[in-house]
Amino acid sequence: MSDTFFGPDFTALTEQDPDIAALLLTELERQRHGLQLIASENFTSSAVLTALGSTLSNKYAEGYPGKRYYGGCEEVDKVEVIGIERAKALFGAEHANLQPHSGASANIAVYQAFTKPGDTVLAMSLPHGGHLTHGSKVNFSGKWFNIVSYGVRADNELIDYDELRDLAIANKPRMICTGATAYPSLIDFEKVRAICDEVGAIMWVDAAHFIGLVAGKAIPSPVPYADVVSFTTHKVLRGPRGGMIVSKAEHAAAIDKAVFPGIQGGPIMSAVAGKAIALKEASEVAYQDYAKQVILNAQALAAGLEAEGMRAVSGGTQTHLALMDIRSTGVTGKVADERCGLSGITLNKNAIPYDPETPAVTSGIRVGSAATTTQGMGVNEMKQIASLIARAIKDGGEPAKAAAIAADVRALTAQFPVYPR
Ligand code: DSN
Repeated sequence: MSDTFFGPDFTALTEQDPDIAALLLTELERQRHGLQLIASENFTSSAVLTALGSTLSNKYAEGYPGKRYYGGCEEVDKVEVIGIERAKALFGAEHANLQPHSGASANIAVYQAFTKPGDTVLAMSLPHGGHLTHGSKVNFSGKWFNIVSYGVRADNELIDYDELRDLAIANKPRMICTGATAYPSLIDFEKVRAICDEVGAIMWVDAAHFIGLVAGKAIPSPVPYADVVSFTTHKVLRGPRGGMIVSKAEHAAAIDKAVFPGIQGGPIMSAVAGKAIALKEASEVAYQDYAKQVILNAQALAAGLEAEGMRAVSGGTQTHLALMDIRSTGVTGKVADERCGLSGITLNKNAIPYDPETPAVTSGIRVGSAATTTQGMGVNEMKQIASLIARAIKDGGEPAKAAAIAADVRALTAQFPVYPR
């Protein structure tokens, strides 16, 4: 049992722990031979994976470069400084913090930096595409803060900035959050800034989904407008799993204190190194081409699914993801997700705005183009993928038909090998 991708130490792992070694291999095969359409996933580079598996994982480094609570931080200090400088340069930001363990951690740090429990925060509702940390009742944000939610208009499924302004004036929030996990359109940051200024609110952009498109200069940046921008590093940005925050210089101390010691102990320095590598990769011209292609591919995929009779929420996509209303197929999001899974297509069921189904069932699916674009696929392949998804939704409940679709998926992905041997 071996795979050259894992390098020479994989032989040792195979001998020491064959159970886990076997699962690493079967997961690699799943990623290689299936279609990965989860909008928040990507294939990170071998360079980033190398950093994640490095001895930096052993190092405790509570604090910040030059101000640590442990000895032996000379080398990791240099890694973190390089990462911070790369983040500031790539995003044109005055301050960057690479330590949040995840997007949720980054968001908790934002609350910690700017608010106190009980404060009013205006954020996008989860059923309309927001995120758990934007005030869901089952999340700390909804339990500890007075969250006022805004959503999208029923007629066009776009953010209603008039409603947002009215809610801001009526509720005088301490902070306004924009950003979402299932919103296919661009956000008008200038309008949000004006509303924040009018009511004296902190402008927080949760850019987790689209920051990679910003890094690739494919869509406008929130950084010039926002007080603080939080994001994950593993979506379109194609780095390691983790979080990051950039902000205006005036908020630097509050952000840093909020991350450590506010909500975290030692940073995961192997992940910080991976983030630094991903930032370098994202500053290259080839990455800008990638980011533009991600959008073209998402648009082609949405158009292909519309040609199959599904409806693109918000009238289509301007980003890396499409949210499809699939009620015309007669199948729920849950069933579509399951049937696609059996057919070698990984995507997720997703609520559509004003969804009549429960969040566990849903009327929609969310598809993203970040991973398939990394594989080198283009608009022609997106048309094929749309057809495969439509076949899977219709027939994927029958094992023989699902196996036939999975074989076609395998034939397609074989032309675009992931982590080639
Ligand atoms: N899980 C992420 C997503 O899929 O959008 C959000 O946290």
